[in-house]
This record gives sequence, structure tokens and C-alpha cells, in this order.
Amino acid sequence: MTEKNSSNAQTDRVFATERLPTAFAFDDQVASVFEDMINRSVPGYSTIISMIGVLAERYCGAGSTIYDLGASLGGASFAVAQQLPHNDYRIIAIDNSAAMTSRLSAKLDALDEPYPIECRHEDLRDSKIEDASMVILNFTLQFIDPAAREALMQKIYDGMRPGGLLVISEKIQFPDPALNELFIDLYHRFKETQGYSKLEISQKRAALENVLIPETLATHRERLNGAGFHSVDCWFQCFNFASMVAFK
Ligand code: GEK
Repeated sequence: MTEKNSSNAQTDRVFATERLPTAFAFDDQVASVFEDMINRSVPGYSTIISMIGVLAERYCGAGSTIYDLGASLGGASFAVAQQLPHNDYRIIAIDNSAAMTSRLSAKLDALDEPYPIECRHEDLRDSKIEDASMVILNFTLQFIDPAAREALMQKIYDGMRPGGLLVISEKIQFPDPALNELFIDLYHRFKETQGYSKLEISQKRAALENVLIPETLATHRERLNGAGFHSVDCWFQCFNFASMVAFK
């Protein structure tokens, strides 16, 4: 079995029936439907994942160490592994949800030909980053306490090789309130086109309140530049979702 045909993702119905408001968590229920959930909830997710592989091919030569922080089920790690033309690399995939890491470990164990992906169950705020050619934060920073984001970004910068690449994808907000509202509204329309009901959309939105905390592109840029990164810019954006590159 290869990773490409190993997916038997179940349909996300986590917010389909009325429920008491509870904060969103990456628990067993979410992990069991995660591939379907993220594909139907993040516009451009599959493009972003494929392009992370293409970016890795450019920046991860022989001897590379790649960190996938907040790896979930390893979507970005597998894209990198499938795209790299050599085997002389290692990917360290980190997540603090046991529901995610147990599933990712099982996926890795089920491969016929193993990839050099090491799955670690830890809080990325405590993780050591060393000699990284590439660091991936694919829709993860948004779940970290904003007060901890600057120190995390500095740790990542300090743990990277000169010339290394950071890819950071986030839900973003806009300083122009009208544009912000428009993009949120269009995003909800997108979710309806993906088969989510208005109840599902509103219950998930409420659950993510104070759990997923988006920032503006300007805030991201400022923090990344402050940590020492250069050539910081967006390479993908769709409504209120964006992915940026930053170089050491
Ligand atoms: C993908 N990158 O498919 N330490 C470690 N992991 C964390 C922490 C933390 N402090 N906080 C949150 N997470 C993936 C998708 S999902 C994005 C990333 C989403 C983990 C959390 O457990 C979850 O698995 C992941 O970050 C965010 O490319 O669901 O929108």
C-alpha cells in the first residue's frame, strides 16, 4: 500500500447536528474525518500541499532535514517525500494531538516502502529545531497563542540553515472591514459548495472562536522580518486563506 491509495477518509459530519457550544479540539472525532474536513474547509488545500512538495524539491537537496510542524495526518510530509528525487533527507512531523500522531504513525507503518518520516507527539513550542533546510507550518500557527508566536518564529529562524525556506499557510484577516466581511462571506459560500450546511458552518465557526486566531498578512510579515527572515511574500491566496514563503 502506498500513501496515495491508503486514504479511506470518512465524511466530516462533526458539526452536522445541533450541539452545545464547545471549543474545537483535534480529538479522535476530528482526526477520524480530518482529510475530508480540511479538503472541504480550506480553499486550495490540495494545491498548497502539492506545491509544498514542489518547493521542497527546489530547496531540499541531499542531507536535508525538514520539519512539518502541526503535521496532523502528514499531508505536507507525504507531498515532500513523494516529490523529492532522492532519499537523503529526513522529515520530522510533529503534532501535539495524540489522535493525529497515532493515525500518522499507523499510516507510516503501513507503507510498503518506508519514507524517512519521523512522527513525534509533542508540543511544537517545546520542539528543538536544528539544521532545517525547510520548515512547514501549514495552517498551524493560527492555533498557537498569539503571545507565543514571536518566540516560536525566532526559534524556527535560529534552527534553520542559511538559505532555508519556511512555508507558512494561514487563515488571514484584512485591515479593511468591508473586505474582511466579504471574504468571510465568500468563504462560507465556498463551504456550502463543498456540501456543508449553514448549521455546520455556523457551529464550526463558533467552536473555532478563540481557538483559531487569524492575523493580517502585515502582522505575519512584520513578525517574520523581525525574526530575521527575508524575501517574505505570499505565493498563494484564496479569499481569507494564504500561504507565504520566507527565507533565512
Ligand atoms: C496539513 N499541517 O494537513 N503543537 C503541535 N501541534 C499543534 C499545536 C502545538 N502546540 N497546536 C496545534 N497543533 C496539516 C494541517 S491542522 C490545520 C494542520 C487545521 C496541531 C493540531 O493538533 C492539528 O493537527 C494541526 O496543528 C492544525 O498540512 O485543522 O486547520
